[in-house]
Amino acid sequence: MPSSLMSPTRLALLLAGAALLLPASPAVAYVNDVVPRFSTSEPSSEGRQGRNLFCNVSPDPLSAGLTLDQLPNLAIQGAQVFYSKGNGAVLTGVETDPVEETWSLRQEVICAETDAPQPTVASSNGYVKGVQLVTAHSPLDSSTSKQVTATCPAGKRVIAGGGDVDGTEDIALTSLRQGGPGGSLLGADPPAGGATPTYTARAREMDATSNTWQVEAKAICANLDTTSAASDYADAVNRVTAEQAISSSAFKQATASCNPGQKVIGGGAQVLAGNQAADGTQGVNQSTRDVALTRSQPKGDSGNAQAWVAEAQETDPTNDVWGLEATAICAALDRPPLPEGD
Ligand SMILES: [Ca+2]
Ligand SMILES: [Ca+2]
Ligand SMILES: [Ca+2]
Ligand SMILES: [Ca+2]
Repeated sequence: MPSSLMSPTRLALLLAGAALLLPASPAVAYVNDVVPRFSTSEPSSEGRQGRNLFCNVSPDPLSAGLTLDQLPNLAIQGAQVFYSKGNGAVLTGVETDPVEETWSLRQEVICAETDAPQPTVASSNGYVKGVQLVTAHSPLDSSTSKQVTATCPAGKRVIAGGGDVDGTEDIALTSLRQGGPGGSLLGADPPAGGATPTYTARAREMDATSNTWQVEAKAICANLDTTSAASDYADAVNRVTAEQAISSSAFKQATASCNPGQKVIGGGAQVLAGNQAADGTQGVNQSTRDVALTRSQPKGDSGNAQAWVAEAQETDPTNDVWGLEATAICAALDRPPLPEGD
């Protein structure tokens, strides 16, 4: 029936009925104040070293990063965001074969406020908007160690990032970090202020191989520095975690996918413990040393990603059992600021 033939009362009743079927509007919760935090651990020769790094002023982690000293047989086992017992990141490195030297972790977590009020255009400086995924690849060869840097377009900076190794079982990730090549991977390299426009992934042959391989870096970039009237703000953040069950398969992949309509603005991954401590808890400190992360990154090549994907593998064959967890931090990326004057 054409609406022109419908009485105003009938139309109002139909609209009221339709409104009851609509889901409640999500609370306004924009993303603001992206703040990276860094810390470096005391050197040790423990075979497995794990640290937590907490967010503080900006309370919610978007991305977890970790750089290990450049020694053979050190690999990343966990670079995962968490939201319990304080928000932050768990960052873990492991000796895939015994290492005599002491070594340390440079830990990184990129934090943000994820329940900020809707900005006006004039107050939108600092809000996450214009989110965009950038990918970079290293050469495909058999170098022992290599790194690659993904660079955001002019005017955008990194809010999260990750990496992937494309190669055989002898390769593992050794650094996932914001910042460019050059400078020390440990210590003084962190930027003095906010997020950088670059994200770097590094990988290494754990055992020497003549196979060719490649490392990839992905940066999730956003406009954090200017005001904008565009309707491309991040809002309605939620988190999705996917887990691969404990077993001794040589390779595992876990993919955490955002709900329909949402896109990835962050994430992380970690190898899960395979055996239990005496008190029955299943802490990561009981995990095998023969497993390393080979992938923790947004899934996709350009535009925006809808999932965070993790991969891990046994660097040497082992009967130890282990699991794998990926977390995606998701948001709507189509929200407007309030127009001027409101
Ligand atoms: Ca050692
Ligand atoms: Ca080689
Ligand atoms: Ca080995
Ligand atoms: Ca196995």
